[in-house]
Amino acid sequence: MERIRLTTAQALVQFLDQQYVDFGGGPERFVHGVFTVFGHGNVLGLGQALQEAPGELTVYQGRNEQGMVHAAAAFAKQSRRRKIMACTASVGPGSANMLTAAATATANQLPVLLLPGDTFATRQPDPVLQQMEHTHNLSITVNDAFKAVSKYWDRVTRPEQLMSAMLNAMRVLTDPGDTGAVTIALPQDVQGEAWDYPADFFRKRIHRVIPRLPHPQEITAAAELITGKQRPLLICGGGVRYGDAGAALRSFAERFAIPFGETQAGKSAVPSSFEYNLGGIGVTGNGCANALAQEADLVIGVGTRFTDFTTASKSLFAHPEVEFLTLNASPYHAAKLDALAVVCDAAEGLNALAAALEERGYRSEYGTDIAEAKQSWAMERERLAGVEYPVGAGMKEQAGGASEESGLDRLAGEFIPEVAGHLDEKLPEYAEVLGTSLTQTQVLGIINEVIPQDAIVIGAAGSLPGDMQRMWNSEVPDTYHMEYGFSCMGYEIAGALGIKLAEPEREVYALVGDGSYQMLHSELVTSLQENRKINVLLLDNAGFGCINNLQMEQGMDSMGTEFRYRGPDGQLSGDLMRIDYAASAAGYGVQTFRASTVEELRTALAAARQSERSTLIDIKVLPKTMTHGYGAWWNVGVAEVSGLEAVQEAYNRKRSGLEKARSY
Ligand SMILES: Cc1ncc(C[n+]2csc(CCOP(=O)(O)OP(=O)(O)O)c2C)c(N)n1
Ligand SMILES: [Mg+2]
Repeated sequence: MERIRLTTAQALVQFLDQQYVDFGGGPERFVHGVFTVFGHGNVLGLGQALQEAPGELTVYQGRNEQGMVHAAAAFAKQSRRRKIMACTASVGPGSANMLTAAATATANQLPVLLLPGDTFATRQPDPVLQQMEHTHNLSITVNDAFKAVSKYWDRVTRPEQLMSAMLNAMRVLTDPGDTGAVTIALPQDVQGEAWDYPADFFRKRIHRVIPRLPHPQEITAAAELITGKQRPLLICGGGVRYGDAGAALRSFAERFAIPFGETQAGKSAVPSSFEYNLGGIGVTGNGCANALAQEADLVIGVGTRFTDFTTASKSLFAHPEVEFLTLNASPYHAAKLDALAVVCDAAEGLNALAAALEERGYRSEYGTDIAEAKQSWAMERERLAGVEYPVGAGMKEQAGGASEESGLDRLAGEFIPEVAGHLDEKLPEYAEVLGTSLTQTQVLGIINEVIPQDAIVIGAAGSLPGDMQRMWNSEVPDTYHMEYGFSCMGYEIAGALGIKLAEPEREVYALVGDGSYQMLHSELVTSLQENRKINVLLLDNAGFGCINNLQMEQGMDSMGTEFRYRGPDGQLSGDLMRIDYAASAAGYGVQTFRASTVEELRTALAAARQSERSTLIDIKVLPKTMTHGYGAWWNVGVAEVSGLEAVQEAYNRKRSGLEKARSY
């Protein structure tokens, strides 16, 4: 047998360069590049291998290991998990920096290959720089922390272990039912050690991803269950998009007159305007999907994990006789809510079920309810997009006069009734310091109207995902990219880069809060370096807005969630901080704009589109002008005892919420 003498790292690079996947349309290259932040733990091993013989792998320079892994995860998500990137980090802090993004990828079931450097397998120089010493167990390193956030974890302590490690890595990375972050820890000495690898290990390998077919018995049982129901409701989860099942869902809904709600991962599988698409469902869902969810006698989850946001902490599906049916490639997710489970790919399952229902001549009994619910939501969305700060004189004057106060009152009432009182006091101050008259819902309405329909929007954390799941209308498939499995602040901008690498021809817009921008935006520099234009739409409301809402809705006062200077009372209660985000990005070379009026926003959006390089629009928005809940409860950890009456009341609301929710 032919053998090739290579270092472990060289063998790894050669192997990655030969991996292909076939999802039914012929072989396609699987690993497209390697994101790197080099340090002593990887530059002389994996770095050397990538320099000498990278094959067709592009080497990218990340700025922050978390950011680069987010970019890799977003690349995979936008590629519907058919293309991946690898990420290599140095030992110790470089590796540890990948943990948050590894968890994000795994929670969202997105394949990324992580290659953290590790301490010496020989232990000769121990403790090496950045080594953590566990006195009770010298085999534990920082990289063991990845076990908790990976779908597959391995450490290659001898060159020949690479082969079984990588074959297993590929098994998991290409598994539609159980993929996520795969971590292969590489001790820095082993990366450079040579071995005679069998040539066969480096042959072109095509991983055939065969659609998982439902069993006929499952389909019969599912069809019988549906036949007995009048008001079934579908849920379109991420599995519909990953499984390319948008068309199958659409025709299924149409044939049997069954509407569907969208999860964050499922949105944009089917156009928002489709007559059976109710839009976002759950805690961040809209009034239409949530209203029909209350009355559904059967919930059919297609490719959904049924998170607490989708089920409203298991309270949303309130029909006394509601039952659950699931179509999911993962037996684990299919079994949720004690459902009748059909373990299959979404398209295969829907098509088989359609044939069985056709035979039974099934049709739902919604009548005109679907169209009416959709219409009433369309009106509410229009109202939200039209809410304006009370116009009149200059902002200072607005804050003073009695007539303006009633205007503010009304504005507060348009959004979150629970916090209207607080808003009354604070809105004039915010309007003045931020110098803006824009509301968040108004801004979203304009962005949705103005940017190209085939542009991709990305979000992850803060109040924007909720507003977008409710308000965003997407007509072109796969234009809505939301990371809501982990809702990880910092994913947005890094992820936008990953999307742009996956789809260079389309405009990409990262919708990001000021808090999330501050947390992590360094891959913006990588977008300039790679000449991959991304657009950052930064909505600055001077705080962790959604968390401020949460604490105030649950009886607390504002604390630690607004961006205020420390005040004379020793608390974070001083003046609001005004931050010039446009100036921060301009320093990198990003083309920047500022918007605090409708006209400025429209002008900036038009100019950003024309720009050749990455852009950022610093949009000042009034806090609390986001959407609120539409009939969906969320179980949060409220204090059981407190001296504050408002907290006691919140706790009592939680108790009564729990009484109406399913226990499992
Ligand atoms: C990495 C990370 N840390 C903390 C949180 C908890 N968290 C969720 S939203 C949020 C505030 C987000 O603020 P901002 O980005 O300004 O959005 P806004 O709610 O103001 O729209 C925080 C701290 C999180 N989701 N991710
Ligand atoms: Mg904010």
